[in-house]
Amino acid sequence: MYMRNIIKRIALSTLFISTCSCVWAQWTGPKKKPAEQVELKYGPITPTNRKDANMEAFRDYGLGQFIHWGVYAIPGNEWEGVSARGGAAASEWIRTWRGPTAPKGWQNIYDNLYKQFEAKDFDAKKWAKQAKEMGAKYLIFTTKHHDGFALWPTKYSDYNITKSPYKKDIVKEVVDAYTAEGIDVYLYFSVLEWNNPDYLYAEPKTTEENEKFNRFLKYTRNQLLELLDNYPQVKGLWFDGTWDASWKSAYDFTYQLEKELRDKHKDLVIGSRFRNDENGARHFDSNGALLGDYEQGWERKFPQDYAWLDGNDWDAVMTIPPNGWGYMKDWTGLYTKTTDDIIDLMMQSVSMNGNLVLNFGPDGNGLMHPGEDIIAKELGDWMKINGEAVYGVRHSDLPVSKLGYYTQKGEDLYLTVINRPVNNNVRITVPKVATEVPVAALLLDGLQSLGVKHADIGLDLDKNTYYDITLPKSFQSDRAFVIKIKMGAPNSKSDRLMDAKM
Ligand code: JFZ
Repeated sequence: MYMRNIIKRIALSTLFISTCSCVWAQWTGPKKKPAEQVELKYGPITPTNRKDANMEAFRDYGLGQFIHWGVYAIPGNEWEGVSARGGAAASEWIRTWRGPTAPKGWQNIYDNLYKQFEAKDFDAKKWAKQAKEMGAKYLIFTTKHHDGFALWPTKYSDYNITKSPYKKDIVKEVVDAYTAEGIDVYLYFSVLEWNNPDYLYAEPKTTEENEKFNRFLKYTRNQLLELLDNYPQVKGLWFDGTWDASWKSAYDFTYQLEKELRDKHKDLVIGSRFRNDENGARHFDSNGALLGDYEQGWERKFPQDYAWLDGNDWDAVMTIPPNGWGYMKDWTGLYTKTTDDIIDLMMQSVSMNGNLVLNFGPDGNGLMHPGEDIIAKELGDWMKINGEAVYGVRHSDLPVSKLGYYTQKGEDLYLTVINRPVNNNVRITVPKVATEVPVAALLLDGLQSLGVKHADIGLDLDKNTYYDITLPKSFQSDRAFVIKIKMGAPNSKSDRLMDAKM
């Protein structure tokens, strides 16, 4: 519902009508498998839960960085002192600014902004270093957003970086700098292009429309192959703007293209937002099977329960302001997420086997927003102490804790404490049948050992037993903190209390 409202808002704020008849419930709530399986030609190409190195790395990332950069960074959600808030759906959508506040001839102004794209402070190495310090393990970078402006010197469109005063290949600089820091790169690519005359929103019907859209499809294929040729180090492609009826009707083309991209680039990771099946089902095909290598629908929203994921890989992409992915100069009057919020959302994701991808929107000169710099630093400081609870961990099957989030790596269980108990007693609930129970505990901050005591509190008909860890009163923290708990065989069989006879 929430999502539908977002899409509706986006659709209303533009003249273009993006229709979407997707089965929303499948990717914003618990999975619903259809009662009957239908015959499909355009289902998944890759198996779910791929075991190759790229997908294993994806499962271990924990934290990623998203960067939205393009000519929309120049206005930064305002123009000549007038805010685009309320007039455009988001800062990177500012080209669609409509209504009473929109500057005269705005689209034309926007389409000429590339002539001012100097990026004079841009330093990819500095970005990569900051990302590394923050603890990000992968980057998703916008090569081309909905405005169609390509940040690489594409042979297939003139609307690209070589025509700007900056001239040089930004995608290459970013891919090289992040790769050098050991951060994997995924390329964001919008299929939808607002100012391409060959792009269509509706399904092509006439011969002329078919010719146009086929040209557009060919162009899209060329650009994608070009990206893989130019930047062979990349691990994945992150698609966007694939919701229009035109693209949805091209399911045979997109199926062949996905195969071609995968054949060309070994173990390429592609999320579920690239293509649909022949019935228009997106993210999941008409039989409920995941289309792509991981769920790509968790955008500014979260699964409420681990079971909703049905074992699929996923990540959540997240803005610091409520919405707005491109640079937004003015953050006043908006709730911007705090480092604590982000730690909470990250641990929520990781505890359910997902990654959190935090978005940055640098300004037109290539500098991060000052608020982003602060969060990167604070998050990095936290990750240096607590990162082992985030990287390479998996969901724990223990009953959900009210105190925070569990993650697990082999015999090491991590509890990220968000809600510290007032009596300092951290109680771990363990099923009585468990073969592994807490045997030792350590605070990651300060590496202080903590005592673990078995506490059978004797509740009737209780399937669980309890292990108590005492936090020293002297330990103070104004952020979430992590207790690392060693799991092992129980010291002695727990007392089997008799259930009441009634
Ligand atoms: C898209 C873009 O329109 C936006 O500008 C940004 O790049 C973001 C990362 O992706 O926006 C979407 C796409 C999908 C949903 C919401 C916003 N969704 O599935 O809820």
